[in-house]
Amino acid sequence: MFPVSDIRDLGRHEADGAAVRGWVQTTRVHGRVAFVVVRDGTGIVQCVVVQKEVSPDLWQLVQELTLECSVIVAGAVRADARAPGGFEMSVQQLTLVGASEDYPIQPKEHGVDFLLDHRHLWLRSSQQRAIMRVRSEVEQAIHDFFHQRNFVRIDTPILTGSIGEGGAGLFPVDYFEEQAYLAQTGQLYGEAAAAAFGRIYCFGPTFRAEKSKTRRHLTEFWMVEPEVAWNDSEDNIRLQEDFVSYIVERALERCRDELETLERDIAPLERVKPPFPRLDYSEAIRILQEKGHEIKWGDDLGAPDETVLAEGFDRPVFIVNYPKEAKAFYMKENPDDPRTVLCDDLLAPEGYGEIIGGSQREDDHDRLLARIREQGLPEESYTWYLELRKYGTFPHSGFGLGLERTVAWITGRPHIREMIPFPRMLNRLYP
Ligand code: NSS
Repeated sequence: MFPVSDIRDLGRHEADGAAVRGWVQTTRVHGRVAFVVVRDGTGIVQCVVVQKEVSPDLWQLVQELTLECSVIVAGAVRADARAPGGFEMSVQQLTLVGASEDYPIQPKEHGVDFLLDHRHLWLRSSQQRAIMRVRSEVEQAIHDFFHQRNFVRIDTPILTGSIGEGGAGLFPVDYFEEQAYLAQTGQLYGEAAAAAFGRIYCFGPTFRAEKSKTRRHLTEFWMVEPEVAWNDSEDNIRLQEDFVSYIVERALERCRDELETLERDIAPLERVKPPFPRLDYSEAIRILQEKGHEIKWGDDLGAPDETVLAEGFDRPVFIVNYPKEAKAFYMKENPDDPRTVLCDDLLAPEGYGEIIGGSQREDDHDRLLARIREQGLPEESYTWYLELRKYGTFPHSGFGLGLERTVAWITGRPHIREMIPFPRMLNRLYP
């Protein structure tokens, strides 16, 4: 019996041999020798079958192996720098566990709709695996960053009664006799928890009924949202710089192979260090108008505007203090210019656009109530949120970073639909 090993750990089994369990990636038969490359998620190994060293049944079985069938292969192991994966196995035993006839994804170009329809299989391909590993590392980096800084992780509800970001883009859900919505954000609950713990973050799926098809919008995406008591807008911006720099550094440190598989030029990522430049919203509008964009003071920035603004910088750039009417009801008025709010959007370089939205929160009860009314939001559902301003109100700030947009930027891929294992978009609910 050979000991079972992850492919990654085959180096420990050069003396005793090993069994690996995985999926067949390629097979080549050269006369009396066959080469089978097996993948198990931890690595790949080239398995060599020599006809005269195995039984006729086993040799026959090798001829029948097809793309993505699952197998258990066992034999002697030796390091071989020329072999894909760095190891070669001399096969002595082979079991076909699951056949794979007419695997839909072949080593050729497929259209993206075809690939998305087969997402359950597409995930096995090398580039998609590299992306998911970067995503996983970024998620871990997010937890580590906040854990190191003594934040408490708070899990906020997905079924909510109070609208988080405004009326547009809501997914309504029948909740017995009441109207519920899928959460657009965990922020409002995070604010409540900040009064209990000082520093908190939530990290989970959020939902927006985005009816447009763009490369930057999903209907279900993951967002990490820290909320910090006593932080003003300045502190909030500094936290964002540190946070984004930490995540990028971690990806560079621990995902070299993946970024290489994705052919990501890492030089621009290596420049991501605090401080990041800042542009006042009004200044941004002036720049855009000079460049001939049809935009006026008061408008929100569109994707092409963001791309142009970010072009002038070699690292992420903050746009700060947007007009009130372009932003959510909970943002605090800017005392220096009451037409604007104390907020920031962080734009990633290289055309990736907004990855963070953050702000200082309105902590005055009456002003907050006025904003809720102005925006025509259902006042009754914010009773609890307003109470946070009645019982020990406190200055506080926070932000939300979109995971998929961040991973798209780090991996250098154009579309965020590849950044989540099973994307949800307009017209896509399967697989
Ligand atoms: O709407 S945001 O700008 N801000 C919030 O939701 C606040 N409640 C966050 C906070 O202060 N706690 O969204 C934040 C980020 C945004 O910058 C994007 O990176 C991402 O969430 N985002 C999205 N990613 C993918 N698809 C869609 N539809 C999407 N919408 C926002």
